[in-house]
Amino acid sequence: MFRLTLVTCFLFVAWTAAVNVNWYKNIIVYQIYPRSFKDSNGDGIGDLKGITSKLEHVADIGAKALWLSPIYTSPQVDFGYDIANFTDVDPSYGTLADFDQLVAKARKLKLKVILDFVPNHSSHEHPWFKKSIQRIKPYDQYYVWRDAKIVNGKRQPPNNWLSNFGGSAWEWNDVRKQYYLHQFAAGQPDLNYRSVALDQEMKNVFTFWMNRGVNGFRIDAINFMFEDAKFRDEPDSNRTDVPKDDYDSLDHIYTVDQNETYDVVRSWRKLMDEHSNRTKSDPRLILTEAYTNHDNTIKYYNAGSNVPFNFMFINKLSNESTAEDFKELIEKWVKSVPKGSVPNWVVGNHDNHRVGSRFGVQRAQQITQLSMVLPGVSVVYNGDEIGMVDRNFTYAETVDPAGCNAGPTRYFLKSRDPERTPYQWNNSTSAGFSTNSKTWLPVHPNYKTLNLEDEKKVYYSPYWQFKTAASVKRQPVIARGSLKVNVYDQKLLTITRTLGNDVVVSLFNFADEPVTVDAEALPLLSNMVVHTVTGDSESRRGILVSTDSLTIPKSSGVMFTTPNLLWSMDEEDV
Ligand SMILES: *[C@@H]1O[C@H](CO)[C@@H](O)[C@H](O)[C@H]1NC(C)=O
Ligand SMILES: *[C@@H]1O[C@H](CO)[C@@H](O)[C@H](O)[C@H]1NC(C)=O
Ligand SMILES: *[C@@H]1O[C@H](CO)[C@@H](O)[C@H](O)[C@H]1NC(C)=O
Ligand SMILES: *[C@@H]1O[C@H](CO)[C@@H](O)[C@H](O)[C@H]1NC(C)=O
Ligand SMILES: *[C@@H]1O[C@H](CO)[C@@H](O)[C@H](O)[C@H]1NC(C)=O
Ligand SMILES: *[C@@H]1O[C@H](CO)[C@@H](O)[C@H](O)[C@H]1NC(C)=O
Ligand SMILES: *[C@@H]1O[C@H](CO)[C@@H](O)[C@H](O)[C@H]1NC(C)=O
Ligand SMILES: *[C@@H]1O[C@H](CO)[C@@H](O)[C@H](O)[C@H]1NC(C)=O
Ligand SMILES: CC(=O)N[C@H]1CO[C@H](CO)[C@@H](O)[C@@H]1O
Ligand SMILES: [Ca+2]
Ligand SMILES: [Ca+2]
Repeated sequence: MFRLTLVTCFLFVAWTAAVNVNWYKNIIVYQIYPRSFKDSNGDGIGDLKGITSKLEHVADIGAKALWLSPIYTSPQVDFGYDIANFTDVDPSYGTLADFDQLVAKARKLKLKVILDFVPNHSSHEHPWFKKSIQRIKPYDQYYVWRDAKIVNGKRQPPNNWLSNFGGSAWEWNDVRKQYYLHQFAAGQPDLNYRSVALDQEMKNVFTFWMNRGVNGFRIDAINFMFEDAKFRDEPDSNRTDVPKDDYDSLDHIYTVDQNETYDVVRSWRKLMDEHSNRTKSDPRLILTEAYTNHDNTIKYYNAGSNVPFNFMFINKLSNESTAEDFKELIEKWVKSVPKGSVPNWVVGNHDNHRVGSRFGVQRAQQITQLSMVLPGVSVVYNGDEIGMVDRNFTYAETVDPAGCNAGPTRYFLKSRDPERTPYQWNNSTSAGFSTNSKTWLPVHPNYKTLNLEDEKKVYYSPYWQFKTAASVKRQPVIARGSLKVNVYDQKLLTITRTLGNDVVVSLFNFADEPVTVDAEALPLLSNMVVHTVTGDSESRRGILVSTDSLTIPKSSGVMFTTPNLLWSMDEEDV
């Protein structure tokens, strides 16, 4: 009996040492848009081998996980968000073997690999959809099919629901003689999670990738998974500024945020936890994307999402926001996070204008730095770390279906091409993204001066400001320290983090004029040093706090820390 207890204890220690249940709680997640990151074979399209060749960069800037936008087999109607096989790689990106190599190299660099998971729909070219059209069981129930409504002898869609890309959300199929639902493009039929067989099928997809070493999933557009079971018409949003067939002309009470969504997330959490337990591996990360209200977002935590994306920097705050606006929203979010979970801060992504374009180049650096000094997960989009900005597109150049469908007068309100241009590695052909001078989206013309290689040579470039700010992320003071958010003189946002003798104070000037600070009025200690600056600040890294004259230029920021944190190395377990 005694012997047995000893053995059990030993096993327990070995197990807990191997598994780090908190690995994701204070990290940078770096989103890679595979089509635009790095092209390895000169066809002008980014690919897996290209990504693998550049993983050192992801580790270099301090990220601990990379999230790949979809790499699956796809006719690319919506650039990979229309999937024809959930368990294979699109030939334009490579092969499963290339993916395995990517994972192996990521392991060596201590990077976790997160895949995009697109649950709402498949491509119309998916074999399931073809069988569904033929009414072959159980595939007949895999999609959302409805009979036509006959009005004055004419065939009409079953209800008034609209697609996110404009026009009816229903498409007639002449073989099955029914309409199918597509909340996005017509080539993206919605999957039916009320089918038990489909639900299981999607669970098998998770298992397939977990078995290949994937550490988590970013779940796309999760709040679109279910629609009203009674298929009721949606009410008018009463907006006069949008055409009648525009998605925004309806109030979406029956096609998003349905309660059953949370049950499905809960079942995925369980599936992944069982897998991690069985394989004695770190817990899988679930990140959920839902553009919805605050309460609906927070509910995803309780359903088992580790990172229900917090989009406040995208849809609530702008370059017009005041320090008080930031304080209010940050405090509200932090207070709402359930015990045991951590906040998260999304800086940018492939569906929204770049942070450098939304906030201006200077304030964009304030946003990335904020995401580093606040507790929890910082989610950054590839290129933001070097200050890339949107490229303006003509209608003829536009390839994003959201832009094309909006037509020549409104495309620029909807198109996501501007934020998806190729990564700017250096000043040579196609910014070093491809040896081909013609790339799937044109390179931003500013690449001659704005590129990673050049920024590495300039100490106060966006790259260095990002990298130094990122170096505090893994510190215990950021993970577990107390958090105080204050406003000074109505213009300055101050973030103070304290743990024992470690102190981090970040000052962000959100005004359009310099602010002179009485340093003694702030929680700055006389031995603190400048850690990182953003924008025009002339403070230099390593200099001591000056108690008499501290001026923060407009749209700039300064991070002060206790000296021990200045050159601090990365902490593995915080
Ligand atoms: C997906 O691709 C794999 C590998 O080519 C194949 O074995 C599998 O049957 C495909 N899945 C479906 C549903 O067609
Ligand atoms: C639109 O107007 C109708 C009629 O006045 C009203 O009943 C409805 O609540 C309005 N919808 C929204 C989203 O405000
Ligand atoms: C969804 O759930 C909430 C509480 O969990 C409930 O108040 C609400 O009525 C439900 N909505 C629907 C449409 O069932
Ligand atoms: C996984 O293991 C943990 C720790 O032993 C346990 O608390 C949890 O209930 C397990 N989860 C599942 C889904 O098996
Ligand atoms: C915010 O950005 C917009 C667009 O770049 C610009 O027109 C505006 O002047 C900026 N406002 C402030 C306060 O910087
Ligand atoms: C972008 O281009 C479109 C079409 O050429 C034009 O209407 C729009 O004003 C441009 N926007 C900017 C910010 O240059
Ligand atoms: C291109 O980059 C290289 C390496 O950084 C640099 O030596 C060269 O001057 C740059 N050329 C131009 C035209 O900027
Ligand atoms: C630019 O970067 C690419 C890799 O991204 C590299 O192959 C190429 O040699 C670089 N060009 C120069 C001139 O450094
Ligand atoms: C918010 C959103 O629309 N996200 C994705 C949802 O799915 C569509 C269609 O696949 C994508 O285009 C979006 O990026
Ligand atoms: Ca390629
Ligand atoms: Ca759906």
